[in-house]
Amino acid sequence: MGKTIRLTAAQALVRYLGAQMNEAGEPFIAGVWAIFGHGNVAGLGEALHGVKDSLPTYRGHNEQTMAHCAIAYAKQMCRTRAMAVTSSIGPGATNMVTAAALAHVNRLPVLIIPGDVFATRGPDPVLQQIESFGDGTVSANDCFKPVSRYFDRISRPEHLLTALPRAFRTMTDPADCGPATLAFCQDVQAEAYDYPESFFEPRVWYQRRIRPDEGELARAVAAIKVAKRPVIVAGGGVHYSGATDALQSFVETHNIPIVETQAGKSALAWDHPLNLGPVGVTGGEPANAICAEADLVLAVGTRLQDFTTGSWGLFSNPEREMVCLNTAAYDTEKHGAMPLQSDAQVGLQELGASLAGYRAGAVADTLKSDWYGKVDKLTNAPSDGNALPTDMQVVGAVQRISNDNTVVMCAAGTMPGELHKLWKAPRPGAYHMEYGFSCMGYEIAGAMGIKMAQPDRDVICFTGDGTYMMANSEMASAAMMGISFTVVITDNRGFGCINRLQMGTGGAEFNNLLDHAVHETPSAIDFAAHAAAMGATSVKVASIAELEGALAKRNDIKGPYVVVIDTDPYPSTEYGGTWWEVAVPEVSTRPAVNEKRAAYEVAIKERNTK
Ligand SMILES: Cc1ncc(C[n+]2csc(CCOP(=O)(O)OP(=O)(O)O)c2C)c(N)n1
Ligand SMILES: [Mg+2]
Repeated sequence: MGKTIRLTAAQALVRYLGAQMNEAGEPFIAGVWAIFGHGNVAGLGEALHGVKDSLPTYRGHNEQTMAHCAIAYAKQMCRTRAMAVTSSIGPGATNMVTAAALAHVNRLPVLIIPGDVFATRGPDPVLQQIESFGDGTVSANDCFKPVSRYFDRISRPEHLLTALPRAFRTMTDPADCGPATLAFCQDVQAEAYDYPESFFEPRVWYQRRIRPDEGELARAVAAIKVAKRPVIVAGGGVHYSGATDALQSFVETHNIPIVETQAGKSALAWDHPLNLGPVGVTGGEPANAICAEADLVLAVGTRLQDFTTGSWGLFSNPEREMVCLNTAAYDTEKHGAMPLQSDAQVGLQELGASLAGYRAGAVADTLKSDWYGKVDKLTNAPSDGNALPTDMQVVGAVQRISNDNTVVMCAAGTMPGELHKLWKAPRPGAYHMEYGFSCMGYEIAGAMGIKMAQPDRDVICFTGDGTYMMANSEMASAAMMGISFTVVITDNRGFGCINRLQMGTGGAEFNNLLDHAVHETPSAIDFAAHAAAMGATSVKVASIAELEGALAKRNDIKGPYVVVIDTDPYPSTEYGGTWWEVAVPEVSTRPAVNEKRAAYEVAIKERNTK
C-alpha cells in the first residue's frame, strides 16, 4: 500500500480541490465562497483557513447570491474554471437550492458544499435539522437532489475518495455539466482518516470533445446537402465548446446564416453578414423570418427552450428538417430532430469537411438593414422632455458609451428581451445573459463573478428595480473587495415586464407595479442611497443625456458604480418577437380574458398542426 496522510475530511477536501487543474494548468476551482455556521465553521472553515493563500475563501452576504457569483464566473470562463460555495446546514443550505437549479438549467459547473447533520445522529435533532417522521436518512439537503447533476452525502471520511472525482467529472464533462453537491456531515468534516497521498496528486481535467458517430454525421450531411434554405441556431454550447471560430468558418464556407439564442448571442459579431441576429420570442424580424421559412434547422449547442422555438410555433415550414448537434445526447432528439451528438467545434469541422462544395442560396440583405434601422430608431430616439425615458433609450445610451471591451449582463425583467433584440455585441463573450432560469437577483452577484473571471473587462450590469430588490447584498461584498463594475438600474417602480404580460393575456393590471399593489404609502425607494449605503458609488440621473454622462465616468471609479434612472414601465420593443405560449384562463367573467383565450386556442391549433 502507498503512503497515507492523516487529515480531517475537511482538510482532505480542500487539499483535493487545490490539486485539480484545467487544461491550461490553472486550478479548476478558483476560490470558495463561504458563509459559516455551526454546520461548517469548525470543520471546513478551519480547513479553508489552512489553504487560504493558495485557495482563496470569500465571505459573501447571502448563500444564493454567492452561488450566483460562482456560476456567473464559470459561465464567463466558458466552464473552464469554477468556484465552490459552502454553507452551514438548514437555511444556509436551502438558500443555495435556487442557485443550484440555475446552474442545472444552464448546464454550468459549481461545487456546492452545504453542511449536513451529524452522521452519528448523537445530538439529534441539532439546530436547523429537518426531522422527517418517515425517513431517517432525509435532511434539508435532499432538496438539492433534483437540481444537482451529482449529489452525494459525505457521511464517512473515505466517501471523499469516490465522491470528489465524481463531482469533478460531472463539472468538467461537457454533456453532464452542472452543479455537484456534496452534503458534508458536520462531524465527518472534523473526523480524521488516513488518506492515500496519491489522491492529492495534481490531476488535469481535459475537455472531452466527442466526435460525431459516422452514421449520424452521414445522415446530417445528406439532410443539409439537399437543403435550399438552411439556418443555424447558435446556442450557448458554441461558446462553451470554444467553437466561435469554427462556426464562422463553417458559415462563410457554406453561406449558411445563423441566428442566436440568448446564451448563444455574440457567437458571431452582430455585423457579420451571416449573423441574422436574435431568434425567437425576444428575437428580431430577420432571424424569425428565416426560421419560419427554413427547410433545414441546424441547432448547435442549444436546449431549444420555448423562447428560442416560439413554443415550437416558429420553425413552421412543413418541409422542415431539424438536426440537433449537441454534446449531450438528451438534447439531440428534441421535437423529432435528427441527432448529431458531438462537441460543437469538432462537429462543425467534420460537417464542414463532408459538405465540401455545398453553398446555400443568398440571404436577402435588406432583412438585416431594415431591422437595424428600426433598432437604431428606438435606441437613439431623441428625448421627449416630458415623458419618462424608455428602456430602449437606456439600451441605446449604454451602447453608445460601450466599446469592444464591454461585457453586458442581465438575467430577468424587461432588459433580457430588450438586450436580445437591440444589443449589438461586437465579439464573442461580450454578452452574458442568464436566461435558462432567468433568475431575478442573479445580476449584481453575477456581474461580480464576471469581473472576477475577466478583471480587465468593462462589465455593465442591467437590472430592474424588482430584481435589484430581490437580491443586492453582494454589492457590499464587491465594495469591500474592490471589484469594479457598473450597474444600471432602470426604476419603473415595479415588475414592468410581468405587468405587460398580464395585460397581454387579458388580465387587469394587478399586483405587479407598486402602485397596483396593496399599499398605504406609495413606495419610493432611493436606489442610489441604498447602493451608497453598501459602499457603492452611485448617482441618480434625470435623462438619457445625463445617463450617458454618468456612464462615461465609469472607468475612474473603483468598486461597484450604480447609475439609477427612472423609466416608463409601459413601452417595450414591439418589432420582432414571435408567439410564446402562456396559458390563458378557459373561463372568465372578464371579456378581455375571453378574447385572449380565443386567440390562444387559435395559436395552439396552428402550432399543433404544423
Ligand atoms: C426569482 C424570480 N421570481 C420571479 C420571477 C418572475 N419575473 C420575471 S421578471 C419579473 C419582474 C422584474 O421586475 P424588474 O426587475 O423591475 O424589471 P422590469 O420588467 O420592471 O424592467 C418577475 C417577477 C423571476 N424571473 N425570478
Ligand atoms: Mg421594474
